[in-house]
Amino acid sequence: MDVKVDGSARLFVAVEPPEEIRIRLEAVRRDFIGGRTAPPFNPHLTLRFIGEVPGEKAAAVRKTLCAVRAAPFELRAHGLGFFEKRWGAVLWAGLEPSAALAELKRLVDAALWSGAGLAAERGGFAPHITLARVKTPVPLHWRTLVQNHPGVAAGFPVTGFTLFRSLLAREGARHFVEERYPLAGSST
Ligand code: 3AM
Repeated sequence: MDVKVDGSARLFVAVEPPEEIRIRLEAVRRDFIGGRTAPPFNPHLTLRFIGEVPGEKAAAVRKTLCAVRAAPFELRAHGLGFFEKRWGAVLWAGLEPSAALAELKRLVDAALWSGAGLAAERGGFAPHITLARVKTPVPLHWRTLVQNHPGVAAGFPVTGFTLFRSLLAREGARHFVEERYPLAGSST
């Protein structure tokens, strides 16, 4: 239904936090945006935004990501903050620095280059889990709340990563799982 006739797709690679952390993230998000109708929440930690690629390239991406070999590791959510953008603002939950996460991103980038000819984007990697987006400047209550909110201070295991397809819609992008890739030694 949402797959384009020519097979092209807008793709990104991300880590999905486990259910328990997703629930906590959802609660924090509600503290900021209230109970008003919000776009579906799909908390994820983007490792690599790929963008729109034609069908053959999407197939190469799917295949080459199978070659990524890394062991499961622990991450810890820590802190809240926002990015100020030209079009509005993004509220995020941060992660404690992790060499294993940086290495997983490096391996994903390397696989996408060697197996699909996709060069890594320039610029640094700022690991975060987006909680909400607004199309206005940072709301004043966000500034106050960010200072005082405990956020999600919890560790969680990373046992795999996911290739997502993103479908742009008026109410916000919708994400669909294309494929999940377990890390070596994990059973997911
Ligand atoms: O949800 P997060 O913040 O992890 O911001 C987009 C989103 O990040 C980012 O990719 C994730 C899935 O859409 N993204 C979208 N367009 C992008 C672009 N042109 C982009 N990242 C880099 N360049």
